[in-house]
Parts: sequence; C-alpha cells; structure tokens
Amino acid sequence: MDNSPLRVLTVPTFPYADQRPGTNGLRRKVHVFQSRRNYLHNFIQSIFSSIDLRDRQGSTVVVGGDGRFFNQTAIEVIVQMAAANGVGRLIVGHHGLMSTPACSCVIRKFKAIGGIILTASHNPAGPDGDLGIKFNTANGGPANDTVTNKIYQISRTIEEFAICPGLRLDLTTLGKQTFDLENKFKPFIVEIVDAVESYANLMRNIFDFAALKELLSGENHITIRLDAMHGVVGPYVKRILCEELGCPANSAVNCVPMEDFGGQCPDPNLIHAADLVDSMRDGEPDFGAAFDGDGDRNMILGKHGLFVSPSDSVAVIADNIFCIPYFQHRGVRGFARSMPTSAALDRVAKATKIELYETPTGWKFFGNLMDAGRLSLCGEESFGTSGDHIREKDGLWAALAWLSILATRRQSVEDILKYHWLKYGRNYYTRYDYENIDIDAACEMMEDLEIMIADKSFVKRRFAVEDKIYQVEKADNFEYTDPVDSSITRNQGLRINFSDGSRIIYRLSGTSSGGATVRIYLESYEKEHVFQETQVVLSPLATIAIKISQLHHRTGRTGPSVIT
Ligand code: VG1
Ligand code: CO
Repeated sequence: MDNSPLRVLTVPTFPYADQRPGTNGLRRKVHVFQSRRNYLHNFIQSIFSSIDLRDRQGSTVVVGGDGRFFNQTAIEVIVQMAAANGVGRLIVGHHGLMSTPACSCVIRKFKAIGGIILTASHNPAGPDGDLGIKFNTANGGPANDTVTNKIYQISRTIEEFAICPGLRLDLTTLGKQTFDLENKFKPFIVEIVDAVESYANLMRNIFDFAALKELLSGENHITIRLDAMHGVVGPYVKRILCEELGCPANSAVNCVPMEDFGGQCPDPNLIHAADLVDSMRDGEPDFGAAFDGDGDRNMILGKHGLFVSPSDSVAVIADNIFCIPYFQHRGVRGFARSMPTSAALDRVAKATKIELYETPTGWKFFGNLMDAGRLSLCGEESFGTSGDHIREKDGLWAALAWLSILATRRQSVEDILKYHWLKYGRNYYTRYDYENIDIDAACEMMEDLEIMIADKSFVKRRFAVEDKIYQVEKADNFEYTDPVDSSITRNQGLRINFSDGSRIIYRLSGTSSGGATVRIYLESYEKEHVFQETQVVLSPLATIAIKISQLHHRTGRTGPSVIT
C-alpha cells in the first residue's frame, strides 16, 4: 500500500451565473450537475470559501444526504474538497445517509461549524430528477441570507477550487479513517457515524418513551401506520418506533431508502402520499404519518385517513405542549409560524399569553429566535413542524409529539382536533400550487398584483362572490424585521387581508428546479361553523384570487397542479 501523503490540487474553473441558493439550498436537475463541468465543485468551493479560513482550519463539518441518485458521487467530491480546504474532521452518515433533522442534531452534538446535506427534499429523484445541496451553519440550522448571499457572490467569480483527488473513503464501515495530506502536519479525519443512534438518543430525552411504548404496544395499544416514502427516514422509523417502542413491523411501510424513492415524489401530502391515505381509509390504524425524502416534513392523519392540516397540527401541539416532557422541563418561550401558515397558532398563543412570531417562508428564520431563547415551537403550512431541540423541522419528532398527546389524552385524533376547533374556532386553510409556469408570466403577474394592491383605493375595496362579500382591510408585500439582529428581509409574499380575518397570499416558490411555481394561500376563520368542507368554505376566496391575478388567463391553465 502506498503510504505517501495525498496530493492537494488547485484546479482552474470558470463561474456559473445561476448558483443562487433558493428557500433552502441549491436545487437543480441531476443532469445539470452531470453535464456542466465542475458545477458541483464550484458550489462546494463557494461554500468553503464563504467560511473564514481561521474558522475553517482544523474545524469539524458534517456531511450526509437523503440517499437519492448522485448522492454518493457528490459526497466523494465533497470529502476530497473538504480535506483540501483545511477542514480537520468530517462527520459522515453511514452509507452517506443522514436525514435533515439528524444532520442538525449531529452538527450540534459534534460542535461542527456546519453541515452539507445532499437533498432536494420532496422533489423527485433519479437520473431525470433533482439534486440539492443544503448548507447548515454551526447552530444546526439552514444558513441565513447573509451566508447564502456570500456563497452566491463567490460562485459568480470563482476561478479555482481545491481538491484531494486521491482520497478514497469507505462509507460502509463505521468508525474513524485518517488520511495524511502533503504539507499538512495533522491528518485529515473522517468519522462514519450512526446518525440514527444520535437522533434516537435525542428523542429519548424529549419524549416519555415508556408512555409511548404503553400506547403503541401495551395492553390497550393503538394501531399506527407510518410511511417513509422510501426516503432517508425509514431506518429512523424502524429503529425508534418498531425496535424501541414495540410497533409491529407492518406499521412502518416504504422504509428502505431508495435512489429514486421508488419512482414517486416523496412529498407527504394527500396527493403524493395517497397510498397511505387509501390504506387508512378502510383500515384499522388509529394514527398515520408520512415523511418527505429528507425526513424534515410530516403529514399527520387520524383514523380512516382524517387529515390534520399542518397549520392546525402546530396549533394543536402548542395547545397540548405539556404532554411533552421536554417542554415540561424547559418551559415555553414563544411560538412562531411562517407568514403564509394559518393563524390557528396565533389563537393558542393569545390564549396562553405566549409570544407569537410571524416569519418569512423557510426554516432559517426560526433559528435566530431559538438561539436567542425566544422560541420553543414553530411550524410551516408546508408540512413542517418542530421544536428548539434542533434548528430544523423534524418529521418524526412531529409524529412523536402527536403520539405523546394521544398517550396523555387517550382520545382519538378526530376528537382532539374537533375539541380544538370548538375551543378556538377554525382557520380553514388551503394552498393552490401552479407548477412549471413560464417565469416571465409569473413575475409579471406578481408585479402587476403588487402595483394593484399598493394603490390607495385597493383598501376598502369590496369583492362579492355568490352571497359572500369580502372587504379589503390591508394589503402589502410582506417584509420581516428580525427581532434579534434587526436584519430586514423584503419581498416575502403579497398578502391581502379582509375585514373578516380571511386572507389571500401570493408567493413564488424558491425550491423548484426549473420554471416558476406560483403558490396561492387561502384562509378564512369561522368561530362557530367549524365542521364544514374546507374547499367549499374557501371557494369564493379562490375565485377572487384567480380573478384579480388573472392567473388562468396569463398562463393558459385551468386550475392548480396541486391543492393541499
Ligand atoms: C417550500 C416551502 C417552505 C419550506 C421549503 C423547504 O419553499 O413552502 O415552507 O421551508 O420548501 O422545505 P418554497 O419556496 O418552494 O415555497 V424542505 O422540506 O425542502 O427543506
Ligand atoms: Co424536506
């Protein structure tokens, strides 16, 4: 065996203009990474270069991914580049796998300066699918805009990258591997870790596993069905729910991570997780949950597939927060939701006199509040829920939070949800997505809408649909001032608030890998009539939203691609 130190090379490259990270990382079609020379290398070098050399030298960085096609190839490159860029130690998931919440947990556990997660989340995978690169910082959360802007600026002028092409890593063996590099005194260390165990440990300290075990496998146990959608979270579900809490093996489905997620979109909603919904509709299970490709999203279902909307889910967890031992011990400092998420959480915050923060879309905005000790529980309408145990949304944590509520209250999901609506009233909520829209048409629509709602005469305007009349109370382009560091984030969605508490919000997605996705968020509050059909209640608002934006006319579409 050749024991001579590995060579570090500096390779010339030329920049790409389109490496601006979106809502959460850079997402592109796999073939973009395959066909554009050094496309991956450029972005990875830009990440490393964005970190001050003094912080980078000898530091620890975490690397993992959701197991999708091209992940392994990308991880090999990242490891070779980390070594060449002065990183001292890498913590890598076994077989290169690590869910996004586990990565957040591992960054914090090993005091790393950050982590690189190879995932395009719920986007489809495989040779024709997407690849994504998320970058998280030392607190375990997604990099903030200052950091991602810096990465983007570097990527626009990059001229070279550093790499150790001879470095060969064995991803299959747990434990330490060391590599000697030329001109380096200290060896470069890679530790292959069992991220499932680190994450399971964290969960044991948050929830009452004895109570959960009783609920799931005791004498009067309930039946559950969890769908990992062939994403990275399967082994976590198996280890925690089946091995530790005693659920029978058949209560966890699609738990083997696959490169193409079995050809499906690993997106936990009523459309893409239809198999779970169908199997629950006529089946036994009292509780169901599905997770996305990288394990940070969740969908919660009750018996017969009763859907708990994510906005309601976080509100119910907030109202029952002391069913979770972690919060009994630590207390509750604040609640937060992204702006388009329904105001159901606000009602709980008001009743419990706990501070409520409204942030832009994307998890990165919650991290600052948590680090400052001002936030304990938060959620997004896009199936994201979590606490301040890490700095990411956490799919499995959300399922365990709900199971903790069931264990304490010994009621069905349906009864808990109905009780909540009767207590607080109901925020009916839906989101329309128009995918793959021409980018120019989408931007033009947003510009025209902004001009329209900025006009003074727009406030007080009335819209009548059937027998309903909505009067505009306020309309703006959402802007966020971070209460911790006073940084301002502009242009976060157009919102129209009506006098009865209803809202229409328009936003362009920041996670699609091609074309534009227009999102329309619709919400109406009812104090008393809490058992109506969501789509029926919101249909007049949808009519107004489509009419004033002329969305169908502008795009030639006749309806949304997905309704959630
Ligand atoms: C979407 C969601 C947002 C979420 C983001 C990342 O962003 O709306 O709430 O935080 O995806 O989720 P956008 O810009 O497309 O609306 V994940 O599971 O990809 O980390
Ligand atoms: Co995700």
